[in-house]
Amino acid sequence: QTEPNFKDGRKVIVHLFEWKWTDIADECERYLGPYGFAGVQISPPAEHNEVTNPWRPWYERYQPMSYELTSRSGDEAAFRDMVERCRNVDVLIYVDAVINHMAAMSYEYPGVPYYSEHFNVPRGNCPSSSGEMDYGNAISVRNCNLVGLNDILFGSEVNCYTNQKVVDYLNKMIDIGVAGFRVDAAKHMWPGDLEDIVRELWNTKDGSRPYVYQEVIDRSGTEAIKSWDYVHIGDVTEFKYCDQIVGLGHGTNQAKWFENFGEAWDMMSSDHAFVFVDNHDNQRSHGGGGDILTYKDSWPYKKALAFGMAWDYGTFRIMSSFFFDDTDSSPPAYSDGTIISPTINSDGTCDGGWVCEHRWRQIRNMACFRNAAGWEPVENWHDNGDNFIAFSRGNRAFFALNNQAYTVNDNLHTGLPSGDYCDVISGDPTGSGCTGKTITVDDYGWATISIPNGEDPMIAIHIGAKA
Ligand code: ARE
Ligand code: CA
Repeated sequence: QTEPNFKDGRKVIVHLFEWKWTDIADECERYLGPYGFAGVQISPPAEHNEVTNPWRPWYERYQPMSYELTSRSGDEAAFRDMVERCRNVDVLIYVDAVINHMAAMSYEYPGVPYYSEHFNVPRGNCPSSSGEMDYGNAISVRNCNLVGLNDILFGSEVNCYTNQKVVDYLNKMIDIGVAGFRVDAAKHMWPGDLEDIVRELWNTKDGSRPYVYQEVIDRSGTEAIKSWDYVHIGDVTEFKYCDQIVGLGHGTNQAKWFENFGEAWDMMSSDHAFVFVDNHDNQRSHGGGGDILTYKDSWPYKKALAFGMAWDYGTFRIMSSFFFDDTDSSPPAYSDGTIISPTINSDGTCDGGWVCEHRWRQIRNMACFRNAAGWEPVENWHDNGDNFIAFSRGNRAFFALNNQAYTVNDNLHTGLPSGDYCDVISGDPTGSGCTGKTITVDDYGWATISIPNGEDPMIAIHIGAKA
């Protein structure tokens, strides 16, 4: 199901990685709703293993013990309250669904229940005796244990018993009001099994099909599994996007080449692509890692995110992280393992160990820009043959980025109606003015702009932010 069914023109999902349900509910009401965010991807909500060595790493959430809605983020009552309160302010909840496997232990999960007959390895369905996964072999990828996690057998061999357990789990959450699912490790499930599961899902509370976006890492071209094996089921993560947008952030690839950023770069069609600059794995070298932009490179990171949200490609997700040095570290927590809530500073930024990229002015305002751009195509492309680019989204929004090592001054056709606009990179509209630069568009749609190099070498204006 490739339609996210966002409310009233909202466009951007934020991944509140490892946040507690009560904190997400508060964030929906005090921030995400008012600023026009479309949805939240939450961490896996099911009962999970508690890992103590290393101490309570974030990744314990990817080791399910049952489908009870009790996790480190909160219990079922808190989950229900969050879904309801976020929905009330038009912010939809998308659940990270870990359904390919269970935790790595004995093959007994009484809470479901699952027993050894429900798993591929004990049934002899994994071709390698060592249990090692061979990414060149589709059977191995689908039937062996991903990093030792017990791989569930679906389908007729188990009379669809496991399918039904997963369908019940997902439908329970749809009944509570969730809008869709990130399918974790979708690459490790047979597309036919996933299709059978998705077909059985109920409509959401809004009467639409749940939005499904599948985690399939297809970067190299040498592996057996391809993204397009899954596009008929729902959207698919496009990891090539993370790899390529680094070139824009760091300026290691000339900006002018981004004129056709998307399908022409061997990425999926925009309709099926689910995109992000970094995710919870690759920001910390998990999931194959790579040369990825994160909050740690804040200047290039903001450029990549701003361009990504201005550009008309894919469904867009923002990563919202906790600070980390160690790739396996716990989210901010007390000594008993309980997660510490973010505190909000008077300037709107976060504390308590949380980065809150979604609260950075440039990032939050570009989410509004994407809403304002609507379904308008990219028009008025301009580049200087090198590292300065500008384009509009129809007659609703206009964006310019300077990757030259000097100030660029230019007079450009913005496509916008005449008026004074607030540059949402350097400031915020105040209702009667702008705390940043004001850009004047003349009667013919032209504006004179000046963009120094350095931090935030961008201008972004749209019809929702007049000065
Ligand atoms: C942890 C420990 C392991 C231990 C295991 C079981 O780190 O050492 O064996 O527990 O006890 C996350 C972490 C894992 C963690 C796991 C369970 O990243 O480190 O294991 O949780 O706690 C492949 C998959 C892709 C997957 C990545 C991580 O294709 O689906 O590996 N990503 C998702 C999530 C992860 C999560 C899981 C799946 C598991 O986003 O957060 O793991 O639920 C190439 C291939 C990719 C491959 C990549 C890495 O790029 O193309 O397909 O990704 O290499 O191998
Ligand atoms: Ca599998």
